[in-house]
Amino acid sequence: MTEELTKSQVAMEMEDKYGAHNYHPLPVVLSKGKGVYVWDTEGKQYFDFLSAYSAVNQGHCHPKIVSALQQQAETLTLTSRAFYNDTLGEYEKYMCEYFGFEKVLPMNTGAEAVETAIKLSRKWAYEKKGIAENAAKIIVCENNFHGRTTTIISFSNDEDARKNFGPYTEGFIKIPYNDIDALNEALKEDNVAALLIEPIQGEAGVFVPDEGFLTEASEACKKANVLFVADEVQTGVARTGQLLACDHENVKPDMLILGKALSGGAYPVSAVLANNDIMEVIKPGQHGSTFGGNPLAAKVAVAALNVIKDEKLAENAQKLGVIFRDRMNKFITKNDLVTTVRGKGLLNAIIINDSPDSSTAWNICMQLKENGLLAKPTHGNIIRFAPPLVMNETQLHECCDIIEKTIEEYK
Ligand code: IF1
Repeated sequence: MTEELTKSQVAMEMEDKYGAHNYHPLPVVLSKGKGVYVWDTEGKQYFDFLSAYSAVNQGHCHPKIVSALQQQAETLTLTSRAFYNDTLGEYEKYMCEYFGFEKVLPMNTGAEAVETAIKLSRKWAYEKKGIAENAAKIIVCENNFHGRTTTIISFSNDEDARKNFGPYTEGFIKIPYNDIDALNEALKEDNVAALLIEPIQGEAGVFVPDEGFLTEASEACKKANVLFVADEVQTGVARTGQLLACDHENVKPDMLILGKALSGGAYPVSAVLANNDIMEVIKPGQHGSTFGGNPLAAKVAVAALNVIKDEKLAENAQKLGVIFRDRMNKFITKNDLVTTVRGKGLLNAIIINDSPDSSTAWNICMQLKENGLLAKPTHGNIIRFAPPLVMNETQLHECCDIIEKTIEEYK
């Protein structure tokens, strides 16, 4: 008699049979989310310590975001940009005032916004800086993650993300991250249009650059008449303890890329913000997208950003991040399985004392799951910890108890 399959097993088998195998998820099947918690199909509750890669900063199914989605969904979801509608202008004004730019170009996914920023940088270089057409170069950093389109993976050095997707897009100069000398050297090259950079490298393993690096980099770009383009898709919207990671150094990028928590995880919303001298290079018919800036996205994003401000989530991330790293730093003095904890606000990672190709980080995450906390390794031996920013101090200490217990018991 074959054993009755659980709902989770049925769900995993269906994905395996009918879905492309482009992910290797932790074996947990989620069916409900609320605030800092998610539940699997068997009703087990977990702390979500990944927040859908920092898209659910406002917590799962935030009532104000869900109600904005519901109301607009019953009113007008999509007009395309062939016509005006009564939500886009308000949304664009709200975004420009909220982040301090003169213009916004609304898109849907983070990668689309990064591609938009690349196109804007190149067009600005040809039409404003006077670089010869098709000669523009964009400086990027090693171990970057900016999305998965063919152009974006063309300048990735992650073989999994890049291999066998050629031919690749040209026009990128790679430098080591957090290396101002390398940047200054690259800025001496001809035809440089922009520097595209993550203020903290998330996927690479939460690499926080040296204090002052962003300031030096933006000043070097300004001197060289090169655009400083900040990809804050993962670090933005309060995740690192300020509204933007660039705000820790009061660095104002020439171009700001947002995504993920711009919608609180309720709907794909992304955007590129810049001032008129850059944004005016785009004329009607030169860029767009069917869903870009649709009424549903507009209303959801306004609600999601209101929650960030009303609930002071950047301040909370800053406060809880200090508590988290203090606890972890104390813990790792007594445990040699974890060598380092690093991050800003509630974007943190621990480094496991084992080789990057060991399965130790994965096995620890499997044990964390058993103990009621969901997290996933980034590369090899690094586990990223990024809970929703609505977490309170008591819940954070409960999570630290789970993490410490799991690592202590790990054999
Ligand atoms: C996956 C990583 C995180 C991003 C930054 C642009 C994008 C991302 C800094 C593109 C997206 C996501 C993509 C998702 C997993 C996740 C991820 F592991 F891939 F690298 F968060 F670190 N800029 N990151 O982090 O935004 O097009 O996805 O909306 O592809 O597996 P997107």
